[in-house]
Amino acid sequence: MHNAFISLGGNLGDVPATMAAARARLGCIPGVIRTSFSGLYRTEPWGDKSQPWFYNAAGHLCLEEGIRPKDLLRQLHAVEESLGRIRNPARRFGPRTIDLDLLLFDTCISQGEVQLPHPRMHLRAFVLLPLLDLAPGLRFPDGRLVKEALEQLSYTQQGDTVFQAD
Ligand code: PH2
Ligand code: MG
Ligand code: MG
Repeated sequence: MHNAFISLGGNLGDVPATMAAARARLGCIPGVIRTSFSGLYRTEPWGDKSQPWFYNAAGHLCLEEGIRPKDLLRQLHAVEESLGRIRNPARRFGPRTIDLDLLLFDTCISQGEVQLPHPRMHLRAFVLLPLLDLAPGLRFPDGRLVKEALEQLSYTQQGDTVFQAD
């Protein structure tokens, strides 16, 4: 069995409804044995400030042997597209209905087109906080604790609301 962790984000349309649909579709991906998800956070836009606040969450997917990171990534992109995601290459960190990012896949490190761990995850409180709700003792492939990466960041949390300047 494989363990994959993903980040869910969005800031266009009815995001809680889109996230609920994403959770259901993720559970139906071939080879997914079971899923669990964090609650939703409200998060300050990071990287491109002039856009609506985001909702963010994290997910844990248990996968059958034989599923590779690139298979999962392709399926994540298919779920995004099925939920109305339109990519705008001119605005890389801009608004989106749903963003499903692969963060960690067992202890894999980068493999060709799939960058693992996600290259910016350690910089983002909106990724690390929900992830740690799911798996408080989680480590990066190099053995470093995810919670130590969060401790390096400057952010403010008020309940489910997260402020983080770039
Ligand atoms: N995603 C981005 C860029 N900025 N900011 C927040 N708060 N949440 C996101 O999910 C997010 C972002 C690009 O993937
Ligand atoms: Mg992203
Ligand atoms: Mg993405």
